[in-house]
Amino acid sequence: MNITKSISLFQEAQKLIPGGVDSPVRAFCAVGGQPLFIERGEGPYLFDVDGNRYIDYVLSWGPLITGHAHPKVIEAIQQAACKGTSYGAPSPLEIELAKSIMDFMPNIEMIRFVNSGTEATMSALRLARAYTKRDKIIKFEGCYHGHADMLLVQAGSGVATLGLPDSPGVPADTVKDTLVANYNDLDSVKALFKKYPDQIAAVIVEPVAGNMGVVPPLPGFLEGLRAVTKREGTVLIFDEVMTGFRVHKGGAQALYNIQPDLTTLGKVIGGGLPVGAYGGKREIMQMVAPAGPMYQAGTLAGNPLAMSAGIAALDLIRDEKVWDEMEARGRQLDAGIESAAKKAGVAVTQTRVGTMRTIFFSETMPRDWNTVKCADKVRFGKFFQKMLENGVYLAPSQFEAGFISILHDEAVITATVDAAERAMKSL
Ligand code: KE4
Repeated sequence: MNITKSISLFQEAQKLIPGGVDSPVRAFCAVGGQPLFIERGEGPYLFDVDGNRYIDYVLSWGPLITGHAHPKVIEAIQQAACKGTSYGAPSPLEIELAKSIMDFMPNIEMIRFVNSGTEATMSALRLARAYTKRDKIIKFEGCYHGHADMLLVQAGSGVATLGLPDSPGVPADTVKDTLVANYNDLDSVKALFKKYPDQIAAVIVEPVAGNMGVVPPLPGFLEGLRAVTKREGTVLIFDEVMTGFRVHKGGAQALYNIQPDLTTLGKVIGGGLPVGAYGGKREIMQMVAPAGPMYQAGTLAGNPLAMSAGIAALDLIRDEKVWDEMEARGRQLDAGIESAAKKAGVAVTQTRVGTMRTIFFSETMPRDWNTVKCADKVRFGKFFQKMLENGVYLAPSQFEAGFISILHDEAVITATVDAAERAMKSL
């Protein structure tokens, strides 16, 4: 595979940008080799600067459920751009996207748009603290909620991928109120409530963990979180930045029929442009300035380009038939990977919820960080590189989720399975 242009671009980029990338997990640190520089995306495909084509299962880490450069999304952005790129004032488009999101997630009564998932979770936690007048928060080991200081504690995604002991530059005082529980372990949550009665403002959880690889909630886990937070007067925040419009048309809250107090969103709702959002119970959201005293702001929040892209993207995934088709494609890929691994005698455990999935090189069904961290990362790296050679672009880390789009049709999945059979054999 000729990647000479990517090699020279990476050398140049590393002189200008730390690690040559604008987000650490893109750097291929966990899988070896070097990042490919991308020329363009089209439907389910990425094309690198050397002209190599890949079936893309990263899809910008989740946002592109409509695939790359979907004509309807591009048209919406073009039309919006002709009217200007940012007004710094309200526009009807923010109302339209808010209503569209609420159609999918009726539990969200009010919403505020921001520019990233990090801003969404950071703001939701400030709001929970303002609403409860409490300081402590609970997160789960292996879950990642963006890079706000208070959340860079035993985080997943790039922090886990790079094996970082959290991050320097985060003052101990900033994380003294961040408590960490074990995912899928209600007792570890109850123990923290027992230790810190009436002090916990929020529990923030990835309702399906995606940042330690995809780890589904065990039966009763989310229900238990809802019960204990209700009893304790603590705000339950579903961080659906990744799971929203991915694990189910209505997100994890629809799939598991649980109503969190607040939901954070990102990725899909921007159609590939920078958008995040937080929303939920009107009584809580009314505390957000200027309606209430809790301050949060953003120059480009709700900008017309991003709103237009999000509106167009959500319109394309409104029809149930689209979800039935993606479920069928997911099953096709499950079966294909399973048979490829069996034929090659390679131990893998697959997890999938809706359109997000992970192939763990392990025989243990993942349930928390302790189980996933034992997966064979070296073998994952070899598989990743072989799949790349075979024209399939997976997430470059065992601790990440893979995604499909509405354009990953039967033929694309068949080609992926064929590539996996060859890759598994080479392991
Ligand atoms: P952003 O600030 O990256 O838009 O969103 C942060 C975030 C919040 N919550 C969840 C559940 C998330 O998965 C994320 C971001 N996800 C990672 C991928 N695991 C983004 C990829 C990256 O960091 O480059």
